[in-house]
Amino acid sequence: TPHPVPAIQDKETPAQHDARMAWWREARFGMFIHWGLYAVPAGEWHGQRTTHIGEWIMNDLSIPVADYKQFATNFNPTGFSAHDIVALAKDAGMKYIVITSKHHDGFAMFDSKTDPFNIVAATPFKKDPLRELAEECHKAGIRLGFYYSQAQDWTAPGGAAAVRGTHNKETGHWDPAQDGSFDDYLKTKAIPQIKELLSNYKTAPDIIWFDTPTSRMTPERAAEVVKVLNQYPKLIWNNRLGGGYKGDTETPEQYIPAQGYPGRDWESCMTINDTWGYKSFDTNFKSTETLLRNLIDITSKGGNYLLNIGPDAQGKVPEPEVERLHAMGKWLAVNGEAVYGAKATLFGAEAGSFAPAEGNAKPKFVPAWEWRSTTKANRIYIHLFAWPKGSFHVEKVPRTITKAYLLADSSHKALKFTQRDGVLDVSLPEKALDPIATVLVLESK
Ligand code: FUL
Repeated sequence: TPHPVPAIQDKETPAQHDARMAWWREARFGMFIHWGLYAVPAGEWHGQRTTHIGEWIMNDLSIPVADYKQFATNFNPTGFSAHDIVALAKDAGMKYIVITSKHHDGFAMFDSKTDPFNIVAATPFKKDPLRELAEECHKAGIRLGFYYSQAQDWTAPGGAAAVRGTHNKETGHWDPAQDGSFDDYLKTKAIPQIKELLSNYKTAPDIIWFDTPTSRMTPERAAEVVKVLNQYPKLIWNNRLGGGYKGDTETPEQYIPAQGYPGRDWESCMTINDTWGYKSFDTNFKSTETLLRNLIDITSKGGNYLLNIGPDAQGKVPEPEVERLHAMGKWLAVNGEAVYGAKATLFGAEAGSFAPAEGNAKPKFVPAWEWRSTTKANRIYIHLFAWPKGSFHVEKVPRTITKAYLLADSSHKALKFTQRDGVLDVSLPEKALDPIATVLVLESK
């Protein structure tokens, strides 16, 4: 069905589309930042701990609007440094940042003239962190995107949606202050704030990252947003606007699609522990090994990895998150060639198998973690997770290989190999050069 207002994606030629997406496809690795007022309760309110993700605390514990708004009087993140966060992203080898400008709680993390429930007007901090971030990103050559919850806003009348919990079954509301018209909310808050985000700063953001396209986001309502987006011909936006608009990117959340999305750009967004927004008691951090293998796995399927960090109420990034990002950056400094701008594996479906599922559940894909492959121009990269004894053996190599070497060996010393009928055997040194992933390069003419 044609859209009520055609989006940029409907009108551009394939070549124009490729040009608009070029930097994003090259980037492969980005930083997601969930930071907002929910960092103040940090998962806990009146002695009650949420078992859900931190940024959902207002909904999960049914916190009344007035009580939630009170958190703003204590929000003074003097430890926030846009410079340090951008330096961290850069050091980690991330090429773009997407930060929550307003999450479902309705609190704007920027200087909004539309609504006073924002970090400049309602807190002792009084500064606009997004402005500082925009400036630092610009200086550092890091692309910047704004996450914006357009279809769900728990503190604006008409904005709250019935998507979770035991609240009023029809409206999803837990406070009469949430009653109101969704159209009014869209017209007087969401759309004006999206306009602000696109025009407030020296340069427009590179990405708008929409979220939770509830059924209230009809084609006609979404079209009003699209009219605004269409004024920014370089803008990239995701598939979560609603109203049937597909946007530019698929957004698998907390998983890696086994076959990627052939023919579509996609980005797996994932947490570094078990929450997006900061929770003081969530210490279930993934290992650097898991995070790096996720990045490699995603790249081998042609996608991007948007890895989340959750700064606290002081604006500080938790130390275990900083450590892991630095470690990833160290690996990328040596092996980045096999990731940035790299394309999906030439070997077809990834190694692994579907585990039988119980009852009606979908069979779960269990990846085999021996190796993954990416490719670029005349090179095939084999990311070896488990180090083979003696030699690496692989069948159906789709190219005639002329040289094999390890990326982490700075002299690129040629390794002995044989190739017969597409079956390749490469002699390897005794030990892996990297305990997490050693990249074997297979060059062809
Ligand atoms: C979800 C949201 O509801 C979560 O809070 C988080 O922002 C995640 C990335 O998207 O749909």
